Amino acid sequence: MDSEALKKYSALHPKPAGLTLQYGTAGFRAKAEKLDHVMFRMGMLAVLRSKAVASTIGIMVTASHNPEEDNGVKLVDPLGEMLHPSWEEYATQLANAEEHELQQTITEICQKAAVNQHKDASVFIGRDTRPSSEKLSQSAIDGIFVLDGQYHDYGLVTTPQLHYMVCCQNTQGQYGKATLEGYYEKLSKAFTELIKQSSSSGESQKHLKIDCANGIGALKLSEMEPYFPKEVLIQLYNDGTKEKLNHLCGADFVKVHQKPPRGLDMKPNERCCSFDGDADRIVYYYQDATGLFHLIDGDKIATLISIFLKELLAKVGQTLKMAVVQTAYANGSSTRYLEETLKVPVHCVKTGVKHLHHKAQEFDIGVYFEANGHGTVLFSKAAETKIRRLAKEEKDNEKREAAKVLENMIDLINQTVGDAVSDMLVIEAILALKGLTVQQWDAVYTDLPNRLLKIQVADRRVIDTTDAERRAVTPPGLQEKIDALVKKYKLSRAFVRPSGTEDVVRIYAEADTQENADALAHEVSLAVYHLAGGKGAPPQPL
Ligand code: NG1
Ligand code: ZN
Repeated sequence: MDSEALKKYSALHPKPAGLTLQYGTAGFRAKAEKLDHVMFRMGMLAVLRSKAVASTIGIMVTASHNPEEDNGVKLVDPLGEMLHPSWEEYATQLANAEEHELQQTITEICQKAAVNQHKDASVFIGRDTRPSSEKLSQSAIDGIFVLDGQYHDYGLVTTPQLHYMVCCQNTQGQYGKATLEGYYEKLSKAFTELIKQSSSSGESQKHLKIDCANGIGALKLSEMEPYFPKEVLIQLYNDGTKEKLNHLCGADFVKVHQKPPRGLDMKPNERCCSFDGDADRIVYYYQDATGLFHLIDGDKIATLISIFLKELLAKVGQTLKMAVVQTAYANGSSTRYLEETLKVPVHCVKTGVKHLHHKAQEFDIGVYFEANGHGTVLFSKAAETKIRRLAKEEKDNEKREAAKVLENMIDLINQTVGDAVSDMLVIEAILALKGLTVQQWDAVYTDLPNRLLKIQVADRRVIDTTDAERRAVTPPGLQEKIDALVKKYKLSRAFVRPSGTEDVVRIYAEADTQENADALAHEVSLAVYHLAGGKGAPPQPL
């Protein structure tokens, strides 16, 4: 390490005095103007991580569904997974070190993580469409440069595309080509193969309206359109040419507010979907003839995919072990349907993609989705090998055809991370193959009415949770209070947890009616306000 160069460059990316940030479930997130030093340092950390694991590491500059003024950064590990937890701690240390401690901190990380500084390093970097992203990614590149790392700048990409590139690179092309063309070709080929076998559906079923949250999804879908078979009729809305990123639109807005995004003209019974700002989440929805809005969230997506995969496995005659992984935010009706009707085991883990991904790796086929629409399907190596062999060698026609469908599903799904583009194509293929309308999909089960709220407290760390965040251990008395409130309503459930991406406590409640879900959520938020040091005026009823 050239300490003069380090001094010179870090002076160009000074840390604002007194600022401390933490590498949370989605990396670092803050107002963009606070992040220059973090980016520079994450460039350096990516180099160290690359040297430690002798693989290419990714850096994605995005704050996903957060407001346009925010930004963020996360590191991507060799197989496209989230950064290893032990390194999250190093990320936090490096981001918060004072200028004069930088060199020492780097040396300490190298010692603790057994980094051989003489090894080569390679980093892939990508960014979303935020106005601040280009400059911030340049700061990360400065960090890569100062520690002598090699880098490839993919420029504007979706978060899942960057994860995909990293995985392709580190598996020597086994997962695909580490280029955008490679990504488009792989997905569109699998999709085309899949829908060839669909005989169903009238013209109207082929249309899909997509709200791109005024983000990167619009750009990348336009790029991908020439690769799509001509049967695909998509219309893009909120493409970022007129309005602000994520403003009154996008998957998070639609999920949280349970209403359509601005800027999408929705006719009755039309199938629509929303991406989030970096295109790693997707939710579907439609408005019925009476004007009622129907949200089809990540739980219903997981259910549709599970139904489809289970049928295929039965056809292929395979007993591969399939499971669904959810978080506490999963609607109670979805869990019940999956366990009791579909008879698929369901596991609940802590919020945060890394927890879901990790759990899903335990099965031959692990379907994981957050209710907010982030999710994917993981196939174990053994399952994949078996399916590919059956698709090629199985003598029984019906079994072989079913195995081919499974094989194309494997290629269409981005197994590195939730991917709105890939998930959308998976869903569109399943609907076409099964001849299902969006209404029929929605009717698989009825969601329990629910409400998600957030409140600010003096220090959200006073809330500690257990049992996959479904029960609060501290502050004293809070869980007892929640238990008593839940008892007042039918089919009810509620929990609270500190957010990992915002300075808030999140409150979730579901019950037999929307009024009851709203009332329960409000009462629980009052309990949090009183027992966990709420800021400002007490929360008002909805
Ligand atoms: P936090 O802020 O920790 O609730 C949110 C989402 C997570 C996950 C992360 C990362 C909800 C309730 N929470 O986390 O599921 O997606 O953002 O983006 O949707
Ligand atoms: Zn996102």
